[in-house]
Amino acid sequence: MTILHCGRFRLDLSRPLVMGILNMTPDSFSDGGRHAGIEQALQHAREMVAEGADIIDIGGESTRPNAPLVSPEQEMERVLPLLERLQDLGVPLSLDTRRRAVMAAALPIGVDLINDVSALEDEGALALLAGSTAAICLMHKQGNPDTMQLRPDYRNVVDEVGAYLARRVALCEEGGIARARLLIDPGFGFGKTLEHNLQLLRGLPELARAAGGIPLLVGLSRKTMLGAVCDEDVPSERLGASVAAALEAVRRGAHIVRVHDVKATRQALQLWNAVKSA
Ligand code: HH2
Repeated sequence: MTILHCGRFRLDLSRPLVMGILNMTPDSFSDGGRHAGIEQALQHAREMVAEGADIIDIGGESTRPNAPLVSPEQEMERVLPLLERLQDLGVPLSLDTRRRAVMAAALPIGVDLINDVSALEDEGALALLAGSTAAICLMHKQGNPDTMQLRPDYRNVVDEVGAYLARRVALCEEGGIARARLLIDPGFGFGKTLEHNLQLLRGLPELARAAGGIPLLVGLSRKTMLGAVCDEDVPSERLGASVAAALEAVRRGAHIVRVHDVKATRQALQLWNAVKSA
């Protein structure tokens, strides 16, 4: 049985978990602006928990390709008041940030998981997290959001992403962060072409082996790659592909799926689980 040590919580990863996305950004690619007001955000968080979200992931910076830069102060203004108000939500609170300063301000309020698309590359982030009990999701990306989709380039994307994540895991362990607190994520759409993304999805089992069996989190929900496969420009119209992608990821070993559509994903995973244990 794999147990994730996640701040105030211990998460049993023997069944796949759903992480619901709560964006506090006016410009996120799929639902930007919809939950920007704090009252709407609180309501949306509670709705997602009622629909079966096991974790809520709060983000104050959009990392979609070409997203404008947000200052750490702006990011804090967006996420800290929400974190304070969500302390009694009953499920782990994840913070989607790549900045040490934002992590440092949020940890004392109460964050159970740091979801970092930069895999703790910001200076001092690793040492800061070593002194906390939060779980950490280490994600791979090639380049930075403003330029990452210009010319993604790999010799073998599965090998390279696996090697990078294995290095980040080793650095975390050397820095005093226990394996039981770590998750890895290939970072779908972060400096990857459609072909790279599809190869990574197919190669998830290999990736998990390369990173020493650290549990996998994946984020495919509503992403551009799904739009490309289905010829659908509107992100919120990609529900079918998003659910199928989550299921495909779980079938290939993902432990946690990061999604916008909690209820539909939960239902698909419940069915998968029922068939598996029949
Ligand atoms: N994707 C986005 C943001 N954070 N975190 C992890 N661990 N994995 C992902 O694939 C991932 C992530 C996408 O960025 P954003 O533009 O913020 O859109 P949204 O939050 O609506 O998915």
